[in-house]
Amino acid sequence: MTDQQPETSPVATWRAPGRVNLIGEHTDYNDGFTLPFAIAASCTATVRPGGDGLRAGSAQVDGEVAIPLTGLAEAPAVPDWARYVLGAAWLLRDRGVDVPPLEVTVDSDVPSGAGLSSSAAVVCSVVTALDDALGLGLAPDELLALSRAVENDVVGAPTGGMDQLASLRSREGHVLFCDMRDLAAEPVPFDLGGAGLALLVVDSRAPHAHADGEYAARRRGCEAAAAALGVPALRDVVIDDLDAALARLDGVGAEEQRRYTRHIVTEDARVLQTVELLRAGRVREIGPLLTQSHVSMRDDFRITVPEVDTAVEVLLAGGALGARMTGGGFGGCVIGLLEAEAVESAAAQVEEAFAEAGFTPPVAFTVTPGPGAHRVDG
Ligand code: GAF
Repeated sequence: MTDQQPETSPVATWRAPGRVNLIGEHTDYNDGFTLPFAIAASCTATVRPGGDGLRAGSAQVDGEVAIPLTGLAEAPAVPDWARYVLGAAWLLRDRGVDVPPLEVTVDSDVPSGAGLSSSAAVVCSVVTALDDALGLGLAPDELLALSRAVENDVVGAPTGGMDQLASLRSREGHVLFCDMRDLAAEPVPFDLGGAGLALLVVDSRAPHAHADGEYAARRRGCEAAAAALGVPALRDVVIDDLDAALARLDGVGAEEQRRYTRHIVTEDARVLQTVELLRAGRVREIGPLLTQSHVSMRDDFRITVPEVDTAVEVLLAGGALGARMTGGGFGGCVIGLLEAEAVESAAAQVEEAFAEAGFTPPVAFTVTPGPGAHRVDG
């Protein structure tokens, strides 16, 4: 995408969603499998060429950020929210695209810090709106690469790419079966209503203490385990070889490398099993896999906190078919697969348990799979 001369069109507005990950956590940066879907909560970005320099505005933040029309290296210190909003324009300029002066404004209702990909919603709405407004005609893999680069290179968060893939490519009524090695994304039907089921999201509202550092530490630990095993990534350890791999790490890797390996290898296998069940229309049977995923995140990967463990326990005790934390962890949201008619009582039970434990009151809502990024007309 170098040396392109964009044709400037007046204004473009695009909407990109947040996501729930049904299963497959922290597998993305291990070249593994994930199964996210877009939710209704989303970010709308409007790109207006004109003015001088690059300007960012957000309906959720007071004040505008304005910087000269320069590359990343010359950019003055700007807050993270504006890096998410202006990062794609910076990167395009760095790559030789003649980005004109422009203003980008965003408005999002994806709760931030809840593990629902609020940042990917911002970035993907901006990238698709920029592509449209500047007439760049970027291919799907270029849109994805640019969105990932904003988070990894401009903001500096070492995330694995699932969130941007989900936000760009999700399809209504489907989960997105993502192979994060070759970035293939296949929509798989996910008909909750047809099965008489609902997916309840409980936002634990637990403070995200040390989430960034812990996330990066998990990534480093997984990469160290793969190196110790002599494979490119933990995805290359198949489930039938797990015991042998753990034995090889015994006495070599730190104890945590064995736990991380067990989580990633079993989680990849659970994603594949979940996909098989969904392809066969056996939605009700995925519950135990969701719960096993939670146990693995709690005991092996150790990324849960008391609030999310409590929500999972209460949902399961109340009859949920399965429940797990979703997203990067250290707080955030839990999902519960429930009989449709059990949603209200389940939410009330979690609220009661949180009050008894002295936790911040949770926020509960149901979700269904929505569309990925799309243009907003008018
Ligand atoms: C966060 C990251 F951004 C994703 O890349 C992924 O690793 C996820 O945590 C955990 O599955 O959302």
